[in-house]
Amino acid sequence: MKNVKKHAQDSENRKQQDLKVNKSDATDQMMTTDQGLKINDDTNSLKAGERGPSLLEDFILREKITHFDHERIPERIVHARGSAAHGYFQVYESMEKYTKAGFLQDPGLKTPVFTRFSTVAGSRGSTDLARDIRGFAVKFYTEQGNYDLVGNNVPVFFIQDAIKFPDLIHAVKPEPNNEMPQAASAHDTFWDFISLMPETMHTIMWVMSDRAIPRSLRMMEGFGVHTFRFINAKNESHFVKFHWKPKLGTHAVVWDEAQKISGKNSDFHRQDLWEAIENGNFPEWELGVQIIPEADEHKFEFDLLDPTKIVPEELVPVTIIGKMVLNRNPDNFFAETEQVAFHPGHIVPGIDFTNDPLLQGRLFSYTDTQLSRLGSPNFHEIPINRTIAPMFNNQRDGHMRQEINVGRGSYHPNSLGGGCPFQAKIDEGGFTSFNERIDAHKVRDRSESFSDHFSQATLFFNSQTQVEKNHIIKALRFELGKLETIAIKTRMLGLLSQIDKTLADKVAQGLGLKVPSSPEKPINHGVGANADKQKYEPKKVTQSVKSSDALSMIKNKTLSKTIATRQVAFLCSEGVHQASINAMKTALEKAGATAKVIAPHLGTIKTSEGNELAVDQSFLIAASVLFDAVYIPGGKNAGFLNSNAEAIEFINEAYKHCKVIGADEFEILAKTHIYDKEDKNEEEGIIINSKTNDKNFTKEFIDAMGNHRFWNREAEL
Ligand code: HDD
Repeated sequence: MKNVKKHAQDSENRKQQDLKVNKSDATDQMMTTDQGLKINDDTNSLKAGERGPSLLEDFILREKITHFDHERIPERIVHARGSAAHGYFQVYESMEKYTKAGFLQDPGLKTPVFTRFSTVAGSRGSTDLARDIRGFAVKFYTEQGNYDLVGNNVPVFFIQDAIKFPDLIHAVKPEPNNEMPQAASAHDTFWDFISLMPETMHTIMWVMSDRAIPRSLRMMEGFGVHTFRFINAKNESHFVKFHWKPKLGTHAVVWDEAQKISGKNSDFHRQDLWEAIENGNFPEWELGVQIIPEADEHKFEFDLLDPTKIVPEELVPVTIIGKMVLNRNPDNFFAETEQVAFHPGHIVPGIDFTNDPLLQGRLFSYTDTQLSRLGSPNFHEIPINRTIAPMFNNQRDGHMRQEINVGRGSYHPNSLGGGCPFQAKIDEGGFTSFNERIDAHKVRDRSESFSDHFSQATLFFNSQTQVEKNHIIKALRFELGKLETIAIKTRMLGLLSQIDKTLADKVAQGLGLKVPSSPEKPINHGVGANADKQKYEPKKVTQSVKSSDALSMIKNKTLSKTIATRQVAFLCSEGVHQASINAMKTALEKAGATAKVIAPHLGTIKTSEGNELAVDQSFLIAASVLFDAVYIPGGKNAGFLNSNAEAIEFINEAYKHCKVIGADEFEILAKTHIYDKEDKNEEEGIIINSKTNDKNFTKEFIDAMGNHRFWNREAEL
């Protein structure tokens, strides 16, 4: 056991050392040029006389400006905006029965990871809260080589074949004539494409749900999306679907909040992840797998190779096999988060691909994109991309080669180098592909088993609570409502009516349109030799699972009641009652939440007890959308808060977004919507101290926070 621990520690240390090469935070170093020449003056360029022109001879100036001119590299074509963290992965029990993957054998082994979260469509400088899928990419630095699980926070994808990926991305990116809109799908080209591609319908349901506007990167699920294979030492294969389940539960904001957060703090998610790790609140996910025996490949009413389908948890439960903890922020955004290169083709012995045509296309795309993004086939030598496994091969040279290969041999077989590097036998860890039998005609075609585009979209919609259904309807009203082309809206209504009639009717109502009585037939995209077969006409296959709680964020069993790391705004002004603040703050901190004092100005304010209270944020900076709950302590500040438009807006907005509001006295809320309501005093999620007995107040407030939102405040659609 001692050895196992040492081994785990070694592998973590090795990666840390690797990444610390050239750390530039030294405190005792002199400034030099890139050639190591000590610089005497970095403030004035070399000139002919004090007021004279700068001289071309000034190599210090030229080197500095030339380097600056080349600081930017092309941003990722998709997933450009991201943030990442270091951590480790640990398996709970050996998975030897299913896979020989080294990092899944030994519960004592901590495998270092680097995990990058991203939005898909927006540019590097766009906002975190766009309605979008989130990338969830994990690089495991295993002893057998790097393994990348490059997934998303949604378990399905828009398209079935990678050949349509450039079209999908062209459609969703800002329109080419005017570069608008940024980081948004609510525009004509996106919905034009979607409305002509019925296979996108299942993913569209997820993207229109609140999953596409997470509360935090720490509070979203992750999925490998494709079906992969586990291969054990006996070379037996099982199909596998990967799931990441967040320890804090899966939570979202509402769309109105998301849009406002984008203005108030476009780095909301990045900052939240960064601060959580800095404060020692290390985010944690459990890795779950759905394992399907090879023999069951054809037993489902959908095709396991189709990336627009899930395997309902009711059919194959998710087994939790390990955990990932993110415990260290990057030292340098560019060197690590920007230069990290993920690739679904980075696998290790024990894991293999299936013939999912989307996955197959990805296997080519990722190396290719790194070549143009990072500029060299040597991108694997960048510290964040280096493997901790020993690496030898005959690849040589190229732009920015770091390694100085010694010796004459750079070919295999050789005798001059003693035959080194040697090929590894399988029992020495040599990789071999799963020996799948393939006997087929060469065709440009798609299996008929891929032609059901609606039934799992219906399953998703049916699995939601009424509140979640309403949010999907409102999201579609918003997105389609922004389109200029009526024909696209109508085509979309036709598709929605094949998912659920009420859904289509409700969206149509918001758009002021009618659902077409017979939906437009999709263009036959599968042209060529099969055009005459009309194979692509979508059909709906009855699903054995009618509703799945795992698909609803509200019903989901992983929805956690914890309020750990949640942020509570304390609205205060001169004369606020300090004892109330102290009591609530202590109770919240005990539950792991954070209290922030918001007041008319920064610095300090005087409490009713005569003390100085430190202010965290002024009303100018803070906003309800940046917090999970609001508390208004009593004292002499009621008068001020009742006459301050910003404080009133703060409370009204918290109410509108169904958040918990606590106040020492009901009168403090006199100028808010809450006070005007007929059933005042009785509303859920409005906790008034004077009505509870003193002891229960903080407990009731914290219990209410555990419910997160009080959806009954939302109007019926
Ligand atoms: Fe992709 C990046 C996830 C389909 C081509 N993809 C990228 C990232 C994630 C995903 C998380 C960001 C990695 C990072 O943080 O650096 N992509 C997916 C998932 C897909 C998917 C879950 C479907 C199941 N992707 C997909 C297809 C193609 C690509 C079908 C092309 C055929 N993806 C890319 C890319 C990117 C990328 C262009 C851009 C930057 C990069 O690779 O490194 O190659």
